Amino acid sequence: MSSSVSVAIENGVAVVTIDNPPVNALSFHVRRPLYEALATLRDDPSARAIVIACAGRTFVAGADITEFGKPVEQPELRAIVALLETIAKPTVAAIHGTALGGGLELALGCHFRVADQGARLGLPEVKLGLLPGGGGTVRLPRLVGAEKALGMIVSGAPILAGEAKAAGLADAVVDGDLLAEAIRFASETADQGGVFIAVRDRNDRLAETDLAAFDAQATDLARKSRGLDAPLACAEAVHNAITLPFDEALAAERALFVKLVSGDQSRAQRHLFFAEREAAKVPGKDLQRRTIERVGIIGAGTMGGGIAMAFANGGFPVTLLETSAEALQRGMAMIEKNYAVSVSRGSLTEEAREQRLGLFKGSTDYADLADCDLIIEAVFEDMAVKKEVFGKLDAVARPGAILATNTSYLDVNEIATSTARPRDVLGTHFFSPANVMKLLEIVRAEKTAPDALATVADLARRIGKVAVVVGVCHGFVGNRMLSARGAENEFLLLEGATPGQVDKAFTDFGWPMGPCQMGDLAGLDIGWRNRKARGLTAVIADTLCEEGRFGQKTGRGWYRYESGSREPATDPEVEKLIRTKAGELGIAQREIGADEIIERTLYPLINEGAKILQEGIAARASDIDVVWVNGYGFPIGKGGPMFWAGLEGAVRIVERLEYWRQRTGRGIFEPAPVLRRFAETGSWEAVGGAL
Ligand code: 3H9
Repeated sequence: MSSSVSVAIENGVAVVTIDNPPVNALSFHVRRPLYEALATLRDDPSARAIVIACAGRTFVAGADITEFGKPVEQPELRAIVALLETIAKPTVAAIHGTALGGGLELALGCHFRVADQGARLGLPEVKLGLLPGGGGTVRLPRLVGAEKALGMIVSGAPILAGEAKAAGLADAVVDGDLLAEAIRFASETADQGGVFIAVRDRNDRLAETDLAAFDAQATDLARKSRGLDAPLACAEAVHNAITLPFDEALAAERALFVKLVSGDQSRAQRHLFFAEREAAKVPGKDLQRRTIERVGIIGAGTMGGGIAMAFANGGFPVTLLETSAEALQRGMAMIEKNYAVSVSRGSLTEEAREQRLGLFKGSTDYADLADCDLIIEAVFEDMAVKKEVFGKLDAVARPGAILATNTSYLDVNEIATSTARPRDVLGTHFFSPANVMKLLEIVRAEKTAPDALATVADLARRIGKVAVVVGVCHGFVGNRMLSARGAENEFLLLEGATPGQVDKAFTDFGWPMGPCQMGDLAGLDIGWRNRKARGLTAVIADTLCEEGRFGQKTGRGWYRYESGSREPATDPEVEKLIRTKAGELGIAQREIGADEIIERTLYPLINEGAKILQEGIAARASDIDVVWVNGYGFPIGKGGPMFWAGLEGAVRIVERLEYWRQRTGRGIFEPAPVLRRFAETGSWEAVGGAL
């Protein structure tokens, strides 16, 4: 007995309860008493059956992730599962909340699984750059079949109890008192008697596998793995489960797990797991939150509509405001179309679509925002326009309502001055499409009240966003660093790289697309307008825009697009334009390698991140990683720019920045003091701002 594991025997059924808040992870201090309790009960004649249950909000949600990378303390999870499989009396896992990773593997060591109807069961290790290392890849296929198991393990997505029952993973689903039902199930099963077969010895489902179909599915998944090792290892392990004897497949799974857990990709993904949770913590845990029941959105364009959908998807009634009935109708039509697409793809039920659309109330009158608790403006990105909107809001919003601007660049402090209540003003920078993208930068202005900030941070979680609090500066964390990443783009092209070469260097690095492809997707006119407003020029990009080449929407940008296609094709006209401009500027062209492209784009990106830390625009280096992975597609296997800087070597980054500084004379390469200190100490230091 320990405080983490207790045993009670009732009417011959032993209930082993794990109690390790918050998520009952299988930490060492759980594993040892659990092992001891099971070893004792195995030989205890007063126990006819054993139920494993958990206290608190969930069944075991996995191995203790904080223990990875440290020496393994015995007994390991595998030993516990192996012990379970030597028990002749019926063993039952009583699952509520989530049975994830090592938690599900523990349950797979039992003869039976009884699940609460709201429970979710899955093997999400792949999201941590791992594969299930406690026998999950060899036991799950024995219950649900190899193809279903492959899908679950490679996606990491859990399934609901009902689906688990249909698939053969759960033996019973309970609507009511889970523990009482699990005990009854165990007792009746013991009464029936007979031989209870361990999952390891159930081979019928595996024998049905169509290996060719399985391999085709695995190949398809491998294609989508984008340079990540874990999905491939998952597929290999399930393949082993089909083709090798149980113990050999188990040993092979272990070898793959050991390799992955010590690799950079898993370290990076574990870093991101904790970074996202850290970023969600804003000071004032005990502050009274403001009540948010209705949300107002001003502007039903692409951003406003997407933001409105994000809130409706989270169950919030939304008042959507536009300047005219026509604009409102256009906006609502777009929202309806987006939901219809989701229904046609099968990701939304017809009922859910209707329920969500029922949450919308359209209006063209600011007075209708009076009953909103949070109002977000998503109007044209122009200071005068934003200030006018906030002036109007000040007149109609109820006292205590939070007033937010969805600006991507503008000074939120200045916007706040157009109200008499700057404490209620902050920025919510959503990313397009706002109903899909997970990142939300919450901009804390000088006078933003802590409870307003904490309320919005909580709210972000409720609508499924990953939120990061940032300070006020041009472009906040993400877009400011994006400008630094793009600063050398034109020079690289003028000096001889092609758009295709630049983009390939990025996709080879693991980005979903390179900067030229991204520009074409977003619309080159956006940057052009921005540059003009700031008195800046970009010799090639400006010329493209002057020629009406705005990217995908005009069929031509950095690339050519056949009508209706999103596939970029090299455009000799663009390459000629670049050569001509280089000639006019007297720049000699040369071969530019991928390494140079990465150095001249990603090192300044990191350098800008260091400046952001120094200025207190972000509170932690890991917050910057969360922004870049969730908002800009930085490869998760590299952990975000600030984590990757450690992998790449900060000393090298400083040296190369200095080299490029000397060679080009450009300030973008001047290493920031915080970066220099990182190179010396190996840890990022922040001055502590944003929060
Ligand atoms: C594994 O099992 C490997 C095995 O196959 C092989 C082993 C040999 N460990 O997310 P929340 C902390 S790999 C340690 O905010 P929610 C978390 O950091 C594991 N800590 O709650 C946070 O701490 P804090 C496979 C963990 O209700 C607190 O718990 N399993 C772990 O929104 C609350 O977390 C997974 O990958 C852990 N395993 O969501 C599941 N899990 O408060 C990972 C959580 O100090 N976990 N913490 O910031 C989850 O997906 C979610 O936490 C869960 C709850 C859905 C369970």
